Amino acid sequence: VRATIYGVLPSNPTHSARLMAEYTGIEHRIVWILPGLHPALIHLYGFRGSTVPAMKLDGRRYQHSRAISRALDKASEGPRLFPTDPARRSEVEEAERWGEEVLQMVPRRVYRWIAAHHNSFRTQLAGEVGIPLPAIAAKANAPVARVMASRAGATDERVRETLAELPGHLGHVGELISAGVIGGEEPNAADFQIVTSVRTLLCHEDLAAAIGDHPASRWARELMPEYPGTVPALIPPQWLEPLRATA
Ligand SMILES: N[C@@H](CCC(=O)N[C@@H](CS)C(=O)NCC(=O)O)C(=O)O
Repeated sequence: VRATIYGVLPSNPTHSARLMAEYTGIEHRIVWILPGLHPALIHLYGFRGSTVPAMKLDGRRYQHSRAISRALDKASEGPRLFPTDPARRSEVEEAERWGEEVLQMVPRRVYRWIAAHHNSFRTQLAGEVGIPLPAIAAKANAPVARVMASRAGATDERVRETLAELPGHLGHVGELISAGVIGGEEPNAADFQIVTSVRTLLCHEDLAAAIGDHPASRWARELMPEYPGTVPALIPPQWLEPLRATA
């Protein structure tokens, strides 16, 4: 095995790394770490930063999805993740940067708010990632969930604002598709960076109802038919109003 990817099951950029490894055909395995404890546990694998995805490839360590896309692109003997034409490449790099710096936080913030506020959802998540006695684990993990929410700035106010900004973000994804930066015959690093964020939002029952028909959502479902896990409708309905208005 050339590459080992370290990630957590609900993490959008973990799936970006996984999809890019699959697409390039680089032989790899995935080490799934317990969500919530991963900022501490990832250090045990020799990484300095506290985020996933992280990757070992040909004996070197990479942490951060944009470092991983470049390393996989260089190592690939098959499909590449960045165009060779310099002008096209800079468009893809800019779209990837936006996907990582702006869009990636949207599902993270919403998800962590739900995990911090709903014991029922923590129980479901504990079951999905294979923690024994999920109902007990969910109660015990409440403080961890609150810390994770605060690390993502997931206050009521900020989550509400983030949801209000979502139509604009989906519009930008639509523009990138229309401009041919993403959504082409051969997916690139920006496709893989962006698709997982849109796709994980569609795992939320209430968000799927509000944004499921958007061109960005249709594209995401096509490129990534499956995303592990479902999130019941737990977002306060009032917070979804801006999404319905633009649907
Ligand atoms: N934006 C970076 C970091 C990704 C990131 O923040 N990952 C989350 C999981 S989705 C994480 O590990 N967070 C740890 C924390 O909040 O301390 C990337 O694309 O690699």
